[in-house]
Parts: sequence; C-alpha cells; structure tokens
Amino acid sequence: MFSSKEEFKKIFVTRMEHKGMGKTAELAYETLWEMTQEWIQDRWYRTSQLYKDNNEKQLYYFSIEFLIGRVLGQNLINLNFYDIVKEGLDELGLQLSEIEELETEPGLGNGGLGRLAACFVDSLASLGLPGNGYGLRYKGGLFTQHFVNGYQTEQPTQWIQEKHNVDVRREDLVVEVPYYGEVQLVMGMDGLKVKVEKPEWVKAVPYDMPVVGANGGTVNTLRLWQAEVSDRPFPGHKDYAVYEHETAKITDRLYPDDSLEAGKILRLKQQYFLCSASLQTILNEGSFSIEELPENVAIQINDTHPALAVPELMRLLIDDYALSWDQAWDITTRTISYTNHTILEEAMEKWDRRLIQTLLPRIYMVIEEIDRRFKESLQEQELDDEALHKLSIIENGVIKMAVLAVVGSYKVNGVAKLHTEILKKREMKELSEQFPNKFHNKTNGIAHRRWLLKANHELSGLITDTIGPQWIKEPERLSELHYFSQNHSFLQDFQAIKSLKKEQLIHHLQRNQNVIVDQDSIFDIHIKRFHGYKRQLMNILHIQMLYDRIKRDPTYRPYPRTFFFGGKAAPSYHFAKQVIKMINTVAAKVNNDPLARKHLHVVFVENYNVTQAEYMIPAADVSEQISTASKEASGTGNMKLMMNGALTIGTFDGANVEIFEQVGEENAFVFGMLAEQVMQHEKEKSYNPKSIIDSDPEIAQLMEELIKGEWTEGKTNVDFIVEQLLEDGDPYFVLKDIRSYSKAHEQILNAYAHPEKWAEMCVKNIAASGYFSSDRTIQQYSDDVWHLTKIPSLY
Ligand code: NTF
Repeated sequence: MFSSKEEFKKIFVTRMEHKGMGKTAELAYETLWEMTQEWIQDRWYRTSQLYKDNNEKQLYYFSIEFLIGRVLGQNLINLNFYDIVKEGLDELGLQLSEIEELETEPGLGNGGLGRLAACFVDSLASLGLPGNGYGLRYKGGLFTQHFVNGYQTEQPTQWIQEKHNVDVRREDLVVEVPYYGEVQLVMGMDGLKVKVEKPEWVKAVPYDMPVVGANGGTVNTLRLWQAEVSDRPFPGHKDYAVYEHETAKITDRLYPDDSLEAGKILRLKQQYFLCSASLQTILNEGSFSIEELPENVAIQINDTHPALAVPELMRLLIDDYALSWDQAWDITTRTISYTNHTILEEAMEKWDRRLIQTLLPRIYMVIEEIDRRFKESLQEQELDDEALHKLSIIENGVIKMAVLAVVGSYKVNGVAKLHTEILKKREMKELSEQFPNKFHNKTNGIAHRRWLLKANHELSGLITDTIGPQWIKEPERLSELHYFSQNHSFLQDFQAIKSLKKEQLIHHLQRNQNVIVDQDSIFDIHIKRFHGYKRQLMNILHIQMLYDRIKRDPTYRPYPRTFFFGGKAAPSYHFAKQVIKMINTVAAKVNNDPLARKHLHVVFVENYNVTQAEYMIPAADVSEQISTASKEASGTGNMKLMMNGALTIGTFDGANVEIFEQVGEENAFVFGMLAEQVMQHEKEKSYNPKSIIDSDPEIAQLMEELIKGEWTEGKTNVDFIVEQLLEDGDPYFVLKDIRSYSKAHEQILNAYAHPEKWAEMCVKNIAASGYFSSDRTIQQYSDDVWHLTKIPSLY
C-alpha cells in the first residue's frame, strides 16, 4: 500500500524493473493490474469475514447480464488511487488513459438492463451493504459491430484475458446442475419422495470478481458461472461428444437480444443454469437453518430471465431439504422478489410447455403445481375470462414467466413511476388486484462514480472545488450546485470543461474511426440499443427534413449541429438493422454535400459500448430521449447525460418524466404524445399516419422522396421503412410526433444562441441529477424490500 505519489512510483518502478522488459504500456498495465489486485485482495477477504462473523443478511442479485465495462480504472477510482497513480505515471512518462485502453471491455450485457445490474453492485458495495451479483461467465460477450457498406455486421467478442483474469476460479465451490432425466416416485424412510433418475449433469464453476465500493471500504462479490462437463457418471443417453459440445455452449455466448424474446432451448438452459447453481450455493454456504432462509437471504430477480429461481428453490426445499409444499412455498415467497423492466409484448418471456417438460421435467411439475394451486385459490372469486387469462401461469401450452415471477415473489417493482403505474393499472392490473401490497416503484439510478467521477474527471474536479467532496458519498448534495448556476466564473469553467470533453471525443473518433468533427458544433447524442420504439428513425427523418430545408430555403442557415448515433441492433431484428443502414446512407449524403455540411454532420459511432459511452456522454450538449411514450420502462442513458450537463430533448416517457420533474420542464425540451394518448390510440386503433401526411406538406415531401428512392443508393432498404410507416400504420407514432419534435429542436437552437443561459440550464441539470444516483435506488430497495444492514467501513 502507499499513501503518496512518491511511494506509488517507488513500488511501481521496482515492479517494472523486476519484469525487466522496458517501459511499455503493456508492461505498465500488467504491473498496475497486479498491484490493484493485491490491494483489493485483503479488503475482499476482510469484508467476507465481517459478513460471516456478524451473520449479516445477504442479498443476491440474479441477472442474466452484468455489463460492467472496463475494470482497472474504476477500481482505481473507488480505491481513491486514481489521481495519485495518474500523476505518478505522468512523471514516469506513461499515460494512464493509454494504459486503460489496453483492457478489453467485458461486454456481458446488451444494454440498460445489464448496465443497471452493474451500477447496482457498485452501489451495494459503496453503501457497505452485503449484496452480491450472480450471473453467467459468457466466453463471448456482446458482438463487435462493424459497418460494411453501411450495414451492421457482427463479430464475436472475446473478453477473457488469460494473462490478467479479472476473476478468480473457485474450484472449491463447484456445484452440479441437472438437466433432463426421468421423474420417479421412490419410497424413502419417511414416505414417498420424488427423484429424478439419470439426469444429465453439468458442472457449474464459479468465477468470482471483486466489486470495490467507494473508498475501498467494502469489497463485495460478483460471481459468474461457467459450464463445464461433469465428473459424475454419464447416463449414456446420447453420444458423449454431443454432450460435451452442448455443455460448452451453455456459457459460450450472451444472447444478443434486448427487448426481444429469445425462446430458444439454449437460452432456457442458460437461465436454469444461473438459477440452479446460484441457489444451490446459497443454500450450501448458509450457516442458518433452512426455515430461516428469508431472514438471512434476499434474492432479487432482474426481469424474468432468472424466474426459474421460483420453482428451483421449491424443488431444492422439497426434494433436498424434505420440506412440505406449504413450508417451501412460504419460504420461497418470502425470499424472492422481482423487477419488471418492460411491458413490450415482444419481450415478454413465454416458454413452450413441452420444452420445459423435456429439459427440466421436475421443474415443470413444480410450475404446474404452483399454477394449479394459484388457480384453485381464485375459484371463490367471480373472475371473467379476460382476468383468468391474465392470471394463468400455464395457458395454451405456454408458460408465462412474468406471471410465475409475480406469484412467486413477495415484492414486484417497476423501474420508473410511470412504468410502475402502467404495470399496476394495465399490464398487470389483475395481478396487482390479487396482490395489492406486492407492487411498488423503484426508479432506476446510475453509478455516479462511473458516469461522473470516472467518465468526467475534469467536471468532478470542478464540482469538488466548488461544493466540496461530500457529493461523492452523498450525490444528492449535487443540488448545492444550484447556487452556482448563475455564477459567471463557474459557468465559464463548466463551458471550458465541456469543450475539453468534446475535444477528447474528437480525438478518440479520429483515432478509431477516422472522422473529424467540428468542436464548436452542437453535440446532439442519441445512444442506446436500436429498437422501433426508441425512434432512431424519427431522429434521422428529422435530419432529412433539415437537409431539405437547407437546400430549399436560402434563409435557413442554422447553427452547426453534429448528430451522433451509437447503438447496436439485435442480429435478428431486421427493421432495426434497416434503420442503421438508413442512418449511414443519410450520413453519407449529408456529409458529402458542401452546403448542408456547413450546418449538419451525422456521425455514427461504430461499436457503441460502455467505453465509447464514457467518451460520448461527457461531450454531449443534447440528450435524445425520444421513445414513444409508454414504451421505455425507464431509460438510464437519460440520467447519465443529464448528470454530465446535457439538456434532454424528450417525451414524457419512463424516467424522463421524473427528470423533468426534478429539473423543471423549462430546463429541458419536452415534446410529443402522452402515454395515455398512445395507449388510447392503440386500444381504439384510431391512429392513421396518412392523415398526418395529408396535412403536413413537409412530411409529405419527405415521404415522397423516400418512395422515389432519393435517399438511397438502391431502393431496397428504405422500402421496408416506408412500409412500416404507411402500410403497417406507423406503430411507434413517428410521423405523429415528428412535427412537435422538430419544434423542440428549433427551441434548442434558440436556446443555444445564448451560451451563458444554456450553461445555466446545464448546471441546473447536474444539480438536479443527484436523485438519479443508484445509491438512492439501492438504499430504497434495501429499506423497502431487502432489509439489509450496513457494515461499518473497514478503512
Ligand atoms: C430495459 N429493459 C428497459 O427497456 C429500459 O427502459 C430500462 O432502463 C432498463 O431495462 C433497466 O431497467 C430490458 O432490456 C428488457 F429486457 F426488459 F426488455
């Protein structure tokens, strides 16, 4: 350990000399990596001892995704060594930022859901709460995106670096997960018992990753499971080579779908693997009697992907711990709680009954019994068919995982106020009527230590110089910045930092993508997964309208804007991929037009991921949060951008609503339909996009150009988009909202014309962003759901 820069340099140099291969960045990376691991080790061990000694109640956060991003820099930040190390390395002629670039990002998630899980484990450790993540150790993370001829291509990403493993293999904690087999009743000492004969076992090997909390006080664990062939006798029901192959596939790669259902047998195998391995370990490791599980353990399931935890816990309690159904059910439904992250029909998980019956025969029996008993309990009430349909777990040969998750949990939450309301009043109305006390809201949050402290070290420095360092521990104190929102010199400092972050992004893009961006333009940033409801299409159509206006109207010469896009489409999502192609096509046309180029620049950042986000977010002036109202459960990019002083252009959707509430609508650009209106139109099928085209000549002209093929090289890729807008009734209300979107953009231009006023609005956004720290979210979960006790800080 060290406490000063000089001390750090001494240790670092000695270690480098031992390696004896010169002062390369690779060697420095290796050395730094080893040093941080050593600092962490002791804290990690001591934290787990403290939990054991105090018999603390533990939370386990089950998630099929943990999008943690690069680890080295974040660990240095949380250990409070970042500045010392950075300055020390500077003096040795090494750049910490270059060293960090050598780390391959573990892309073990798709988007918001996976990143949220990563923010949550950070906050748990930072608050000193006993909470651990349980997930899967995919060999291949989310694919790497490249554009070829404007189209997205996907390449596998290998993130595991054998030399510097970010995780530790725990051979001592291996468990075995059973698939297939035949369910039989056998006579035991105390009556009939269920036994699964000749299952196919798969070995689950845990890899533990330390999660370093703020100030390095607490180090919790993120445990990721890897599938390997079992050492147990092989039942011989299939060729061993096939078994080997199938086993390796379980944790071979992350499913690259986001908000889309992936109803494949392999996905089901992954889900069960996560649930079974995690639950077995939790029960094995616990030093309490099984009846006291709910007092000692809380399990949070992140969406329905780990919903098999409900029947799996039942199976273990009944078959392995010999509890009665009622005892087991009481324990299960006091241990598990569930978070819903979407109401999109296409994302609602449903499993074919026969698939579960074959792959997990015992689990199927348990689900059937849960369904039977639940339906029985409803018999007294006079429920209509619609209600019974909404309340059934098994129906028409499919198992509805969301219903299973609600019935098997003691608490169910949505991820923003509006989303939770929609769940209670519409999507899950019948369930919430049955279980009125289960439903609650927990608005999402983000780890401000990564998204402000680390990603924007310069702005963090200014904030600390201005209001002191307490905000790092208590992010709500960012509100103190409000007093400086009209302070001229503070605003100037803020503007200078914004420029600097823009410059850093420009360098990054120049290096990686060979594009040059005008630093003085407005940086308008739309970063998120590609999906119809997120309406990247509306953004690009609007850019086309602007282009037309510039060409048509010699008096329209707006202030230069750079429109950035970043995001991936699920490889199977045809429409989203067509939108990507369209953006690239429009970009080529706009960027190569000498007149338009003076006012508009479109930049599509290839392979958007956590690392790219860390460059883009601090550089943003404008944050695009333009989903069709009611569709985005929360959004979390909106919070990251706000916290870095970008102004939101957004609909009343997800957490945008609360962002507007916190900062005031006058400090944002709000537009578009309300969730109520969207849902009303959907219900009554009363929206007809053709009426918009008939009444708005500018939109009509754009559609005509699209149909004529003026925006494409060939006609093909646009056909599909036009078809959705016209023939398929524009399901995401793009044409309906584009006029008010366009007006909101005009307001942005007007506001940007007054730099000091603009900066004031930015600072008000930062000041109001503390509420969106995941520290607040996690504290609320702990108070209302998990009931964890803070441990005193070790350091
Ligand atoms: C996502 N859900 C939502 O679409 C986002 O609005 C939200 O911010 C994040 O979850 C985190 O809560 C999903 O990815 C899924 F899988 F549920 F569709």
